[in-house]
Amino acid sequence: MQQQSNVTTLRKRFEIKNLSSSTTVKRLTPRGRGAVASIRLRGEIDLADGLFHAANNKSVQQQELNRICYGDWGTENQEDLVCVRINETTLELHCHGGDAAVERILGDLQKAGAVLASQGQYQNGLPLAEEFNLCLQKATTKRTAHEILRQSKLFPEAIEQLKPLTQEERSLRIRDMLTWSDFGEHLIKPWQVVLCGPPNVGKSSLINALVGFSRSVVFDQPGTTRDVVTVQTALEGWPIEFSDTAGLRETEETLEAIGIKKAKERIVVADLLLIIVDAQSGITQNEEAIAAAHENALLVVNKIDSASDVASINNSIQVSAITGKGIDKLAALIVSRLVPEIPEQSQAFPMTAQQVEMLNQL
Ligand SMILES: Nc1nc2c(ncn2[C@@H]2O[C@H](COP(=O)(O)OP(=O)(O)OP(=O)(O)O)[C@@H](O)[C@H]2O)c(=O)[nH]1
Ligand SMILES: [Mg+2]
Repeated sequence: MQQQSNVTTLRKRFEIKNLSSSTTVKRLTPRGRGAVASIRLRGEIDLADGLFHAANNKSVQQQELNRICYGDWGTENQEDLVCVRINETTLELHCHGGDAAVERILGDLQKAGAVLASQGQYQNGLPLAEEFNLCLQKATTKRTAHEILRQSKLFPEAIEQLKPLTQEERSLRIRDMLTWSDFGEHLIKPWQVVLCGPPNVGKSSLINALVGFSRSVVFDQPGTTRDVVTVQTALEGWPIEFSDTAGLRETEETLEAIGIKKAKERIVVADLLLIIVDAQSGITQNEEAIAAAHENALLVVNKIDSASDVASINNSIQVSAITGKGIDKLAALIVSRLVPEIPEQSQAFPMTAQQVEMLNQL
């Protein structure tokens, strides 16, 4: 055992140049959220000896094939992880999903002589199949995962079918595909719905009612929400991020003013803007101006339970965040505003900037 590890150390010292040309290390899981991250070492896998300490005290090559082996990584601040020897030249490491743990392991293996496989290989963008895999991992609902899976087949096929066409036919098809690019993009990035309006009208209460739990602080005082508070959910299987914003009003208070500035910035990028007004007070010129300036705005009259005489406002929906009246209708309206149309099952479309670029270059 001791002898084996000495041999390994010697090989590492003298063959480091050779190893660097043949041994690669690659992060398999995408950056971002994830409980577990996976790394693949290919080539001279005993390069991990000395870094990975198996609980069964065996070296990496002595581990049984396709068997999970528990151990820890490094000499200082040891990190728990598991490894699986896939074959003579492939080892997979599964560690904590955070970036720090992954970077450390990738760094240690590179210091030991491995080359980072993702460098260079992806400099000119990801191969299509890899990109679809990443998109699929970003899907947060079954519905979007299903759409992405379908596109992973349809999109490359559509690209192939474009090749024999005349320039004119090709342009038409491409234009057709590009009309769905916004829809496609939202399969991996939630639609942004921003709630704005005067203070105390019930913006935070409405978000809580829509998502079904208390994310935003609700309080009977104007100026409660000071920052942009976001919450992600899904309506009818579509991923949506709601942003709760500070009530819009003139204020001398610095913190509130910053919140209002941030609210205005968020309003601009909203895919759908919900302008909330109080049933009793109704709409002012300020809300009318905000609605007119946004291309996809919806007026929501809240607190209909407490108003004796509900202000009648054209093109608005009436709800009560407290009693829940109208909330289901509002949710359905939000979906129909964000996703007015769904592409045919056979329609190919791009989902990423790289795919849009690809079509534009054809
Ligand atoms: N009766 C009634 N009260 C409501 C309704 N919605 C909210 N409220 C109350 O109105 C008050 C303000 O609600 P919030 O949700 O904090 O209002 P906001 O618009 O987020 O307020 P700011 O963050 O200060 O801008 C709270 O006391 C809520 O309980 C409703 O539909 N009916
Ligand atoms: Mg609030």
